[in-house]
Amino acid sequence: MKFGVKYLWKLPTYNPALIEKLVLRYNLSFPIVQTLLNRGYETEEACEQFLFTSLEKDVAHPALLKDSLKAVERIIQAINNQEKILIAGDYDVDGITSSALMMQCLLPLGARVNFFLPNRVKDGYGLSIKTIEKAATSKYTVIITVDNGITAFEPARLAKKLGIDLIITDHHRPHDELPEAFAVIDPYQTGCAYPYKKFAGVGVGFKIMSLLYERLGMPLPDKVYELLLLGTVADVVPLTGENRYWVRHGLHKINATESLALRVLKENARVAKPSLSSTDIGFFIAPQINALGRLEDPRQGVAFLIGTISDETERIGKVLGQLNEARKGIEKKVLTDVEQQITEKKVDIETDTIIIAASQHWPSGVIGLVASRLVGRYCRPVILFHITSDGIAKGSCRSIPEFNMFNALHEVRHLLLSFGGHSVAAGLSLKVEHIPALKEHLLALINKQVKPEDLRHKLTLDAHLTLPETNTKLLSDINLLEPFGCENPQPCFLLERVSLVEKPVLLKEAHVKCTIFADGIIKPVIFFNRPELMGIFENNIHKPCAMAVQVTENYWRDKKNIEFTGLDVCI
Ligand SMILES: [Mn+2]
Repeated sequence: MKFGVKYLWKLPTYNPALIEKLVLRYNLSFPIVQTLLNRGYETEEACEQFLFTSLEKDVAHPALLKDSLKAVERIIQAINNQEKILIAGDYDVDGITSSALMMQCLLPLGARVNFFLPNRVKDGYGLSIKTIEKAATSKYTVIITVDNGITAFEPARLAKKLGIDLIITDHHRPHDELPEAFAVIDPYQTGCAYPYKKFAGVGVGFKIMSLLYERLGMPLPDKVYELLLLGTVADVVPLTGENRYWVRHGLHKINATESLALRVLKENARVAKPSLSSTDIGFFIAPQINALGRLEDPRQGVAFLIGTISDETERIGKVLGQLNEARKGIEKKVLTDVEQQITEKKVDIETDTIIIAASQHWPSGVIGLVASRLVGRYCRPVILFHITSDGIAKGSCRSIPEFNMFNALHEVRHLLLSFGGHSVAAGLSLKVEHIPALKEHLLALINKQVKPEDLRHKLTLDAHLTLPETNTKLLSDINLLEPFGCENPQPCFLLERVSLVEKPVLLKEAHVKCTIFADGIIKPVIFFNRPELMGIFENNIHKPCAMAVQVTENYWRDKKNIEFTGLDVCI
């Protein structure tokens, strides 16, 4: 442990004998082997399993998913009988890509298929009674949910009553009971034999379509790998195991042949790099698709993603770019509002181990994003509510890894109208007057389960690094650990005894750029959004310090440079 300016540093452990053995075995740089060991890949087999993904090792057969064969047989029957099939998706990137994937797979088979995505404000999350009623009136006989449905108890009952076969495909945690549907495919349900669980909604839909195409003896349309990639990265599911395989595969495909949609989104975000990484998708591409569902109707997103008409794709693409800019502005406004409440002590961060705030003016589409930012800033669970005109509070929660929000909401379910999600991100609704009771109950749970150090920002350092080791070989070895994301972050290295050679520079009043020196080498480091470091550096010039950094490639006028992105300093 080391105390950095912002984080508590968890230092890497060091096993020279084992590192040396693996360095020789794989011809990898020292820091990269140390990273692998620190992440639990401690044997040759484990390293190999992680570094070299393969279809045989990483991908299991879709028939292992409980109910998948039953669902696929029913879909084939519907196609053969020309029954109407409705895909019921969701308004985020996972829900949009899942719906697009289903359309992309079912249309070429001659299915009479259409899709419905709820409007976040008008319809709310998930399959509703209204959707089932409308589907029945329009003579749909099969409904397939994607990325939702595992808690659609009432709609499932109604579908059954109206003679509609409901096939639920979802990746959210089931409650104690399952909805009474024709088929339920969710790797987390009890009795599901599928070895890998951590798919996004689009991953579950993809497996069902793989099984369908296998039954029909046909190869899947190429486009599905792009959709699977986008949904998986955007939904922030772990990029390990089978997800890691498909994200690698998808990146390879999109970087070999760029689709119309991705070209437009890249232009919007001014991404100048020749190929996209998972991080680029998470930061620059997915937020544009998400902006649609946050602020407007998500339905255009499906047409955009699978579109083949250049003018139309460009038109929607422009809208996406503009909406995303608008989203950034609104997000900033909500964040400022909450910060104001904190300054005015309406939310007391000295005493409260959870931040709960509500307003009629905050759009439900952006409160989840702001909640994430607040967790990043204050390191404790956060719930933000949008209050509707009829006195209902609709909330988004984000939590720290040490506090399982889904379980907590389950414990206070007597206060709630609805809830669902995962341990670190969940949604809920309740009557406004119940917010104080909710807060009291959650505070009691948090104070019981969470230790004071859980409320401190932590940074796990993967390996020691020296400036002479920071070369192109290291960079190419780092790439072997790609794609980065949830549960496989970009490596964070420990630089020891480096000193600043000159005064740091503050860029755009937020980012700190400095030049460091050690072992006869000079390198630039940039700390994003850490203006408070200016004073600390200015008072400690020439004094050796430790830095936690990531190694990045920087493209400037078509030239590639190796740089450091600083995460924290310890003086
Ligand atoms: Mn999802």
